[in-house]
Amino acid sequence: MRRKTDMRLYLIADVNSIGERDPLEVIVPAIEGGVTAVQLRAKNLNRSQFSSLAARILTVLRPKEVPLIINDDVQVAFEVRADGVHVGKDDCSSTEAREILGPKAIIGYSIENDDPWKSALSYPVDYLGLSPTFPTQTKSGFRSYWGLEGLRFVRGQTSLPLIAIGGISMDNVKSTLDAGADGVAVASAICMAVDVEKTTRSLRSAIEQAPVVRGIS
Ligand code: TZP
Ligand code: MG
Repeated sequence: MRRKTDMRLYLIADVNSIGERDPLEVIVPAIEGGVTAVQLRAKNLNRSQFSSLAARILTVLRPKEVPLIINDDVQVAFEVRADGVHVGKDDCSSTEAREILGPKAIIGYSIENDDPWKSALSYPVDYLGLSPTFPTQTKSGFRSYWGLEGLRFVRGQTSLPLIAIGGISMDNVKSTLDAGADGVAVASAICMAVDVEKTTRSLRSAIEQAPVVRGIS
């Protein structure tokens, strides 16, 4: 059994949002500031570029014991021995991801509120992402968002850890946790911050003040 994984402040290291900077220029200060898990999202890299970048990031995350989750591509996760994969409706199924990565891998699945999502409550996953929780510029194609009401509703349907994804900032992190999220996944607020460490530290301190501390066990 994997030990409890802290997913309270989950950085989505989105290569497009990071822009010209080397992703490690964001990831390193974000770890210093207190992110508890990192997802690598690289929509425009080919598989070999994606794997090389993931392997380089792992050299920084391993000594800090911060898990690396690969977005979309289970083969990359397998190749670099990442801690897990995050998939959605257009990616390989969570069942296949589990078969490939094994029982100890962290597998996350995004549920969208304009799609049928209830079957996902019984997928072999470690957490569900509420996608998007709030309006976001980072990922397009959504017709609606969950909002706090939607989050409260899903909270009442499952004991799986719920991670709020999309539009998370200092303005809503506390209310999001109060509404029942176990963690927040943050892309632009950290990846585009001028002072990454300071921004991350502020988010972490808001999270520390939230009453409930849950994790993936
Ligand atoms: N999945 C749902 S919303 C989103 C992803 C990857 C983007 C989140 O980015 P941001 O910048 O934190 O809104
Ligand atoms: Mg995906």
